[in-house]
Amino acid sequence: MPGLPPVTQRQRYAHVPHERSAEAGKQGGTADPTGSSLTRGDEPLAALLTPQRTPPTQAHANRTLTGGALACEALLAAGATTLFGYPGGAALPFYRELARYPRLRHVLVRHEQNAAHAADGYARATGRVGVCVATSGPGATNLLTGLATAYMDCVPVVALTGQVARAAIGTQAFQEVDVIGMVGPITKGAFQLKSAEDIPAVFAEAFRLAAEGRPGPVLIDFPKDVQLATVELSEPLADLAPAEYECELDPAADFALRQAAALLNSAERPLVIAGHGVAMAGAASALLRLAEASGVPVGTTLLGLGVFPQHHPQSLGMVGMHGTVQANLAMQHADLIVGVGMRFDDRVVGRPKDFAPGARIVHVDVDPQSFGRVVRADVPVLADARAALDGLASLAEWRARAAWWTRLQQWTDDHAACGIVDTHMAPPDEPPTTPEVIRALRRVLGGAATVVADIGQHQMFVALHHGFDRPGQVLTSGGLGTMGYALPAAMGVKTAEPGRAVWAVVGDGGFQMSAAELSTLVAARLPVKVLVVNNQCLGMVRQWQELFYDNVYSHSLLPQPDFEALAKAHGIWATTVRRRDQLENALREAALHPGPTVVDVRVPVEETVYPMVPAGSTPGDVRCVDAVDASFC
Ligand SMILES: Cc1ncc(C[n+]2csc(CCOP(=O)(O)OP(=O)(O)O)c2C)c(N)n1
Ligand SMILES: [Mg+2]
Repeated sequence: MPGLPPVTQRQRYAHVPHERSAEAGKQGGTADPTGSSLTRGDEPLAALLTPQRTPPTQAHANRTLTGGALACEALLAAGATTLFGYPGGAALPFYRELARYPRLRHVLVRHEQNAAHAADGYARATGRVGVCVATSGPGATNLLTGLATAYMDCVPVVALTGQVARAAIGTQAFQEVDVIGMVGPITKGAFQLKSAEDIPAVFAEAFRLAAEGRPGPVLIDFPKDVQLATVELSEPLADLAPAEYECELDPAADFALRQAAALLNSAERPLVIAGHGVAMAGAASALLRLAEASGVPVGTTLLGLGVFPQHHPQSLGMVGMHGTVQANLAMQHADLIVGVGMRFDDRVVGRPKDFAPGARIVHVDVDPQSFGRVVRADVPVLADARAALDGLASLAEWRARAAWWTRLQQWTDDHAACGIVDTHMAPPDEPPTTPEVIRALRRVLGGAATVVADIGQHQMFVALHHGFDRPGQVLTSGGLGTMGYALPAAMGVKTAEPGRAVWAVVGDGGFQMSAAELSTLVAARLPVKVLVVNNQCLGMVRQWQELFYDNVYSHSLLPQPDFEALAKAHGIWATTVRRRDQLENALREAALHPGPTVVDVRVPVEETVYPMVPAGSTPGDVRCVDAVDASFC
């Protein structure tokens, strides 16, 4: 691309690589805070401007492009096909050019936060980088919750924000906000474009940074004058997509893994806990191989649901605050815990100093900063989950461990029926319970759909009662716990996988935070199915008030409109279920309907999610609905 100066000078960018992007540095990225060497491996970033993997074969006439158009070209060259966004003044030069790029599908959302959630859903469904766009000022700040959600759950997203012209930056111009300053703690990096000529290199770097190591969001701030500036392009852009990640063990990881395998082979009460990292690394089959080669029980985190088939005899289900009794007790009584691609966060660990007192802890992660953050890591293994699980599977020896399995089976059997209503015995004209609703959904969908769960009691009931057998079958906001996530994220999934049924399962609270997107479902022809689990309250808040705040239901009962009428006002097929004998037919009818649908299911107000590990206690303190104190187990 003659005419483009080499981009080797750090001062071309306002790039904010913070310490959390250390893994980028590990892999030759941009974690150098001085920015003196913006490189990818040993090659200067300028090399990204020259064709690498798909050299152009045909002569190409010189073209004059605006920065906005070059950004569209760069998005295509980086592999983007879909953007979720919302325009505004400082993004209009880009939007004018976008209209000339039909290969870039733009889904117009109704709130920028939802653009970020949709890009997040798209990324989780495809494993590729999701893209969202907003204007400057309020558009940019509206993105933040969505970016923080993606950051906490390690989802690769590139956010493009309009910015006031460079000359106006720092003058408190209309709709000027220092978005680069704001996103530091919730992105892996942020760039402000200083010149249109930098666009290819910055986009390549942003996509690489978003996807590599521990994935996450990256922001590109795009001043209006840079969008309007012109550049000469004499050749098509090089392939700017992130390179395929090589998942090989380095010698240190290999050594640590051998230690881990020795511990595993000699352990009497081992447990493997698999998290989101296993799904992201495409390591579910390696996990299955390890489990079957060693005979160890497997639990998953909330975001790990599906990476190990829940019907498998070695599956204990989910660990954590609302995990199963057997998975939590297994953690607390284990002599070895192998955590893979998970963070040992507070919802899993409870009180760190009393967590799993008799266990050695092996922690496998791509992010070295995750080791020891909450609990000790006796054997940290800095490795990609797939490489580590493959390695462990080849070193593992099968052992029966009859005494351990007897205890695990006892815990499972003791609580197998907890919280489950016998539908055949229950009065048909009463509202169904949420566990019944989730089990009916599973029956109707046969497990084929992607389920996107919002935040609250219904989310935990989904985790406990649906049963997940493959990675990507359920998505939810695990780390930030962002209400209003499910519906826009489901839009992103549906855009990525039009042939797959996509169900957003939301509470009445979360639905009221995201219902504006019903309009997007219709306009963008996205037949997402919405199941509102309607307990007429902020159920999870109500539960905590009942258990820990003296039954003072302060502001947790939620007035609401008629959701069926609201959906119909958008032209969406909708129905309300008030009796359990209406439930399954309503779900079937919604599933068969070709367009978007809303099923508003009235469930009892006073449900409580069990099992529950009260905050600040240990997994051994798990309580169950039958009031059996699990510590006696
Ligand atoms: C944006 C946001 N605000 C507040 C909360 C705190 N919060 C967690 S669960 C919950 C209640 C959710 O109510 P609803 O959507 O009706 O689901 P339910 O618990 O009733 O199933 C609240 C307010 C949150 N997680 N996210
Ligand atoms: Mg509710």
